[in-house]
Amino acid sequence: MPHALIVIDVQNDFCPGGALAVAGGDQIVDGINALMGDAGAVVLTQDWHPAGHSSFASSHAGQGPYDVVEMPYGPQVLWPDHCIQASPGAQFHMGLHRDKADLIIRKGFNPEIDSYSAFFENDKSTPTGLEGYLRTRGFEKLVMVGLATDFCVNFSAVDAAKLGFEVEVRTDLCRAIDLDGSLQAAIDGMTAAGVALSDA
Ligand code: VGL
Ligand code: ZN
Repeated sequence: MPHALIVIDVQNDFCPGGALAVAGGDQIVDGINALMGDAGAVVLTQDWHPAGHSSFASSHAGQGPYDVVEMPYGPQVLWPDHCIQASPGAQFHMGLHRDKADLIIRKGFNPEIDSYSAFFENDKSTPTGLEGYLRTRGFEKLVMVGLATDFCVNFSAVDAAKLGFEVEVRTDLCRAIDLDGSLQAAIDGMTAAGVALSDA
């Protein structure tokens, strides 16, 4: 059985010029496109927040971007407003071959809960449905790429490994936000969860 390629959040707001730009976020697009032909399925994830989402610093009086607040489900980093539903920033990078996608899965649409992972919202219990899709199509191995290494790729890869998928993250086709050591913590966490990290 071939693997499924999971492309995390390659959207304008995470690329240079975007609201939550990740350095070099646009440099991975061609390499990701080149992997699509070898995959048994291509899944794109799309961060998709309603205006006023609870993960936005602008929704919390007295807080700024990158502050951390306590939510009912645990600590949450506050972000600049980004990936607002149907806005240009929420669209995929123009160069990404979105026509090759079997499935586009949107996440972060619940106003009260953020969703870094492609599998579960940040409460760690509300499923997105992606597990069922992949299992019913028979996939056991996943290759993950995209943005950002230390947030949505990290949470998606660790959840997938916990669910029992064999997971490889192509770190050369990811880029990180890297807040206060979050990249190293993500690498350590993914490794501990049994995720294979490779850079080619
Ligand atoms: C992401 C922060 C907020 C990501 C999404 O795609 O890594 N990071 N929303
Ligand atoms: Zn987001």
